[in-house]
Amino acid sequence: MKLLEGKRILVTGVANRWSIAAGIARKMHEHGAQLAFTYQGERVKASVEEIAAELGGGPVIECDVSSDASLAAMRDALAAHGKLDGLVHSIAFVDKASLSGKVYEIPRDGFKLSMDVSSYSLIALVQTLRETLNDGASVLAMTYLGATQIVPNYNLAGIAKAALESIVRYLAFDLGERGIRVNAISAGPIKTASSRQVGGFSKILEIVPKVAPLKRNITIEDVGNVAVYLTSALASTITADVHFVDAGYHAMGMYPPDVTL
Ligand code: 0WD
Repeated sequence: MKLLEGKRILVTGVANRWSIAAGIARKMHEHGAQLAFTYQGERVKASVEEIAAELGGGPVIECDVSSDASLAAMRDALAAHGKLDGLVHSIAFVDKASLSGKVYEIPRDGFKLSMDVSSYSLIALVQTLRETLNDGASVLAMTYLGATQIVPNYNLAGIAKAALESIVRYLAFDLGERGIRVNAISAGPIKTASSRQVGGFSKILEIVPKVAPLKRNITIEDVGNVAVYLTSALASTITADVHFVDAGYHAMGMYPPDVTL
């Protein structure tokens, strides 16, 4: 059964085939969605174009979410392709120096940039595309446990995710009158270009399968499956939610006694 037949969805945040957004796009394509993609800059353009070609050949449009002009140009380029039933926000940036060390050492400029790209960008995208989104559309953002719990080294990324999760809830309220749903997926750790910047990330990947109830890490396809569900009519009453896709890790209050780390 295809859950997204006839739906048009804009996927942001594909950098390469290991990106979470690439896993989401692949599963959405399998479920019959027509996809459009944004990419940030020439560095990733060819790789996003290649992935888009594999997944239905939809439009690939440049968009740097920290630039209002770039957002407006993206909206104008997208206009020729019709309206949207879904929007996937899979974007974050935190300077590597703020993904280890002490939170009290984070500089003001780095803080502003991370909050702009990782958190405000969800507001910016919705603001830019609010006339392009159909009533009843779904908006999805990517978050992590470090938003609400201390995950050593996640630091500024966690602070930005806390804001992002709050933005998800307030946007859900604002857009609810149009039947537009806004949710976040809180994914377990997955090796990508972004996550590799987090201090001690390979250790995090070792710990999760020892501690999580399902005793495994998760994949971008696992996230994609849940993104399909949340974007589909099956989830038509779910909004303002943070949905964990982490093999149950978030629910553990203590490591199992037999675990050696
Ligand atoms: O363990 C993980 N990988 C997790 C990631 C666990 C839980 C959540 N997440 C989140 C990330 O915080 C992010 O919000 O998932 C989202 C996607 O991250 P990813 O797939 O792990 O990482 P990556 O493949 O690097 O994609 C993030 C992309 C950027 O990639 P690069 O590698 O080029 O920095 O965000 C995009 C960019 O494509 N991006 C921007 N897009 C538009 N404008 C901007 C920008 N200014 N900055 C970064």
